[in-house]
Amino acid sequence: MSVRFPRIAPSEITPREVFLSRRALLAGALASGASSLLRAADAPAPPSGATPGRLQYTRNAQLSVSETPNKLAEIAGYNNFYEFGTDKDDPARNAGTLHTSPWAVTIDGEAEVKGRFTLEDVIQPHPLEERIYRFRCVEAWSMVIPWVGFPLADLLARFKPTSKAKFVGFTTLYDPKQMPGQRAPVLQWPYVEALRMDEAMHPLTLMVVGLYGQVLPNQDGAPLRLMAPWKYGFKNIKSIVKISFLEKAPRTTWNIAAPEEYGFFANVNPQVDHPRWSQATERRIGGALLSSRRPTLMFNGYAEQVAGLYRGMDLKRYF
Ligand SMILES: Nc1nc2c(c(=O)[nH]1)N[C@H]1C(S)=C(S)[C@@H](COP(=O)(O)O)O[C@H]1N2
Ligand SMILES: [Mo]
Repeated sequence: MSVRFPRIAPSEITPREVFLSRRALLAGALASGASSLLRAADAPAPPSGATPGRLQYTRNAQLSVSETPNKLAEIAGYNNFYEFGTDKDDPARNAGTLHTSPWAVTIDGEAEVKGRFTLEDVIQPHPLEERIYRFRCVEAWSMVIPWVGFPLADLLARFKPTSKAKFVGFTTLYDPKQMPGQRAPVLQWPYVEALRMDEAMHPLTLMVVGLYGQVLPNQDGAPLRLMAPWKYGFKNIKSIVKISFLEKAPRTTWNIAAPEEYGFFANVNPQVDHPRWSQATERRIGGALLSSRRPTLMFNGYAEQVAGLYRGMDLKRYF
């Protein structure tokens, strides 16, 4: 499948001042669906009756799987977010110390438009969609998750990457006061991840801001996280504060921690086992105990859309 470049007119690449006035306009237009996340600081409060944190979005059925989504309690109660502890129930208990507003995102590297932008500047030009995606952790468990977000490709295009930009790097917030897990040297902090440019521009690759129609719970990577659904969970970096356009592939957190176990690509592949366990099957979280084991699908079931990105590559070598 060829990678479609989004049709974004040059006028869409607006200078910061225009973003700011547009933000004020949008704050009014968002009306009852406005969330505190998307509302400018000076905007009127949502009318009473509106649920705080509720997002406005359209359903993208075409890019959604038809499997039944996991319950919110499962998705927000069984997490990997080592900045808040290494047990699956640590993030839900500890992520309350993360302050997601105000939030800034820095854009740097090989792009014409760079700088430090507010979260509102980053998100507001983009219509939000709900997409129900399969999610597969490298630890051989899986879920089905109704994310709310927008294509990463649309965001990247606004910053006009130069022809030198071959990779996109992402960095999580580093603040041990808010993220107590960063006081322990379990990983190299801050958490960093990256995609090849064609992976980043793929229409399935989502910038996620919500879950089940609501602003993301902190433990799931608020206020902004990545979701490339054909890759193992660890590629999908949470609480992003920096996006970098890069000439060369950077090192990535789990690859630094254990390079023989976690490659750069991290494509879900039932034929390439982790050195310490099989990837042939997975346990669906929340499923009935005996029936919850199922075969893992090539590229997590997205082979038809993404296999072309890796044509000719030895996936045992580039794992
Ligand atoms: N910053 C950061 N991002 C991260 C992680 C992390 O520890 N820190 N864990 C990764 C792993 S291993 C997985 S499986 C997913 C889990 O996302 P979820 O908790 O929303 O299901 O987040 C990924 N992104
Ligand atoms: Mo994971």
